[in-house]
Amino acid sequence: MPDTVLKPRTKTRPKTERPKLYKVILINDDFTPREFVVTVLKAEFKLSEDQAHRVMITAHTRGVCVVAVFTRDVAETKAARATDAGKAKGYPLLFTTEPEE
Ligand code: NFA
Repeated sequence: MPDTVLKPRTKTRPKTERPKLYKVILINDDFTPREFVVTVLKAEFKLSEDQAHRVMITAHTRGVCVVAVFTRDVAETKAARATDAGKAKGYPLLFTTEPEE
């Protein structure tokens, strides 16, 4: 075929961009009982007993521990609910969020 016209083959870029992810961070304090921290981690973040215990101990010894990453809305809602669970019992338990790099 002398006059073959080639279709331009441009690489397609996926149109949907990945949403930025946010870390939920557990902050250590001197008052919240360890078992209560584990209970909250299991209930709000669906961690197993083992995972929850490891996260609690890491925050206890290092000061902070990343619990999990979520989209911004989910991270903020879960951090607030988990913090409120401590507040309801009179504990200063604190979960914060921060964007991933
Ligand atoms: N440091 C708390 C205690 O010794 C336990 C704790 C761990 C609190 C992680 C908050 C976060 N009872």
